[in-house]
Amino acid sequence: MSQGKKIVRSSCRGCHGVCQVLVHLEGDRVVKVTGDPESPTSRGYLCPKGAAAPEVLYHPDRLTHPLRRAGKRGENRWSKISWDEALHEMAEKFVRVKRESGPEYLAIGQGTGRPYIEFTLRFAHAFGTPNFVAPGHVCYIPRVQAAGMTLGQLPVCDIYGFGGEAPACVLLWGCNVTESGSADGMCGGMLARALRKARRVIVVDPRRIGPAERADFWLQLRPGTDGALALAMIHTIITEDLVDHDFVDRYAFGFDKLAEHVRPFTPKWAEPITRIPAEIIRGAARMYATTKPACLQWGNGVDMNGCNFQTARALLTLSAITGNVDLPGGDVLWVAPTKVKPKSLFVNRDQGGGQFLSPGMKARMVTAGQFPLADFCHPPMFWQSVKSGKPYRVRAMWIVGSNPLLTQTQSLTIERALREHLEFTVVSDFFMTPTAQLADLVLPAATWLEQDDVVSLHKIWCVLARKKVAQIGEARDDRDVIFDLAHRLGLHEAFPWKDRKQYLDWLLEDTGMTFDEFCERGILVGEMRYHKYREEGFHTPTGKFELFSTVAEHLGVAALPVYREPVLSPVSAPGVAAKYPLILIAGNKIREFFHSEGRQIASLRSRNPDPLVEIHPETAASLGIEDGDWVWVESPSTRVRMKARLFDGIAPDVVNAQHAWWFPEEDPPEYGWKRSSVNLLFGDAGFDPDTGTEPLKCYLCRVVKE
Ligand SMILES: Nc1nc2c(c(=O)[nH]1)N[C@H]1C(S)=C(S)[C@@H](COP(=O)(O)OP(=O)(O)OC[C@H]3O[C@@H](n4cnc5c(=O)[nH]c(N)nc54)[C@H](O)[C@@H]3O)O[C@H]1N2
Ligand SMILES: Nc1nc2c(c(=O)[nH]1)N[C@H]1C(S)=C(S)[C@@H](COP(=O)(O)OP(=O)(O)OC[C@H]3O[C@@H](n4cnc5c(=O)[nH]c(N)nc54)[C@H](O)[C@@H]3O)O[C@H]1N2
Ligand code: SF4
Ligand SMILES: [Mo]
Repeated sequence: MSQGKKIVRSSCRGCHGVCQVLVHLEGDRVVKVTGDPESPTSRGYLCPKGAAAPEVLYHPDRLTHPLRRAGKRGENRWSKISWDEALHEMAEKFVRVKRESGPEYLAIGQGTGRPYIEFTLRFAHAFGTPNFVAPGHVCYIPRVQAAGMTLGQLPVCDIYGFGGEAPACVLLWGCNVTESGSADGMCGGMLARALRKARRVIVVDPRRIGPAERADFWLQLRPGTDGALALAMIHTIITEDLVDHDFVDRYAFGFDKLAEHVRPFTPKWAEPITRIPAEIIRGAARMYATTKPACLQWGNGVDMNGCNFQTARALLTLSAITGNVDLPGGDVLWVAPTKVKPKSLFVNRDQGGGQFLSPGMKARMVTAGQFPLADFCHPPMFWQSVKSGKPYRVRAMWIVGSNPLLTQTQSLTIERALREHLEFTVVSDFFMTPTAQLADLVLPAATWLEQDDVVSLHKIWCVLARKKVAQIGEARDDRDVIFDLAHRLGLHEAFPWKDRKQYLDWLLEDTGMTFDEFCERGILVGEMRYHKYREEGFHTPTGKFELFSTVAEHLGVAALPVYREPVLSPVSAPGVAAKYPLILIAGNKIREFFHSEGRQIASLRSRNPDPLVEIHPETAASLGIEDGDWVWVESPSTRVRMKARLFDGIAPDVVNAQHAWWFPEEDPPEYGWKRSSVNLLFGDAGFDPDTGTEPLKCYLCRVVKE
């Protein structure tokens, strides 16, 4: 038997993925993953999740065979079945639901951006169901939509220096990737490098994150008031005439209206809302407007409040009026490698008309008409509809790579819906989870070390190669499973390739490389061009950067950015705040875990064994709480048990509680998930009226010692 050592170049997918890595093999066994120092996307960076990939791969609790429920739901009795039986059963059930009730009676669920996403929505479209349940409304999609309407494409922070310039100023707004590892195609290691090189750094975060310690300005705003801060910065830049008139006059639409609109939003107006002194707001606005090029690196801090689309529009406005759009070192519109075919979520690229669902499909969605910008099913209302049967009750669901009991709100409603109301649920996962425990069929999914892939998801100008180096049990790539099922259902038009191997070759065919040759190369980079709007304009109805959004106006959404107070805050709900005086941030991303993942991985869990809540030392002292004490975090809905971690980088009336905790070492079917999952604290109101987002980063609670 050969025990030869070998190194295979690949790209990690322990999170959204961006880091290129070296996979070290001894014989067939993966023994180590290290960062690839030659990678242009990550330059050798590797976070603990990437390093733990072999531990995930070989973990004894991995699902290795399709399982069919043998007892009652949640009894944890399963029988192993073959893939053929599993797919046969799915095809049979899905066809029956479609025939008897209609395609919308099947819902497709997924989690965050993972390899499967290129086929989950495509499958839903092809099957004909608009009921697609995903976390996009709290994550990223509001920014994508705001950018799509405002300038046609999501801009990204130009940290790679293809244009010969690095950002001189980085505006880091509600984003913590230097600590968590990476998000949305931005590598934390690369961002840390850009922050070190930048002359100026401005951090907007209620917590003193790493980069805040060295920042020129750390704006410790009250959670959920980002929109007010951004409006006051726009006000300052316009009234002090720090505007890039050339850009605004020639390439922007609606500047006069904007100037008129922001007149009342003075720094003095914003001061009591945000708790940032007016003079500091002015100072930060001046620094941002006068240090060129500047880029905006933003994150979930912008998304998880009741005003996210509007706040995202205000931040894009800041970039435009200071002339930082699509210039080297600024906020750029990426150029993908032209020869690799783009992956499409749609059966036909034009089908969506720029939206995720066509208007006809949208109208049939079970949560249709609730929010003007909700392109997917609104998850909390979706689960309510399964429980209530109104306006109709979806009958079957396939959840691919998501753990909604932990990562969504309305957890108890979800539990009931899965246990009592759905007729047939399939869950695809690496491990058994509290959600999978309530399924009828559980399918074992392949991790990134078990996948061949042409990786082109996130918004950077390259595609990466990923090479399959292992096979655990009968685990399969989700996309192979979708392929197989789609073919059984006769959905050949949407899945015209024989199999995924043929699909990968098709993606690459214009490059002249086979998949294996591409793997040797590892990366293909697009040819970056800047200032594209000078020739092409922006892809908006006016062809300009729409400071005033004609699309938003058409949809009945405020066309110039507005600020809305969080629904449950000391300002909007003083009565509730009298009993629940602390502002709750329901978690930032944890370095060792990916949402609910990783709790069974010893090397990761040992670094963060318990669910933590950050609390200011003075507040803790006033409550008789010491570092490491167990406490209850309580909201008007319920309470969860967490361990106090004293942190003076958070305001005395703000706490930050880690999300998505369960305990794989405890007994199934619950694995203790009802004890410490912070999402149990959320009620069923307070949604953003445009996008339906839940206020995950600005709620109210109190903390008491256990
Ligand atoms: N309170 C609070 N709630 C939040 C957040 C927060 O910050 N605070 N963040 C929100 C955000 S931004 C998001 S995107 C969502 C994320 O929500 P989810 O995506 O549901 O989160 P995960 O816990 O990562 O669930 C993924 C499950 O899929 C499995 N899995 C991982 N990769 C694959 C794969 O490739 N295939 C398959 N079949 N299974 C896989 C994992 O083992 C895990 O059980 O959570 C949201 N919920
Ligand atoms: N290790 C690890 N990496 C991940 C993930 C993970 O679970 N673990 N999840 C991935 C996913 S799906 C996503 S979406 C990304 C998200 O990555 P990020 O965008 O970095 O998201 P968070 O860490 O949730 O929050 C970012 C920052 O927002 C701050 N914040 C909280 N409330 C507010 C507020 O009201 N305003 C402002 N301005 N800031 C606020 C928090 O203190 C935190 O520092 O990370 C991805 N990467
Ligand atoms: S940041 Fe993400 S892609 Fe990079 S090593 Fe960590 S898990 Fe892998
Ligand atoms: Mo996310």
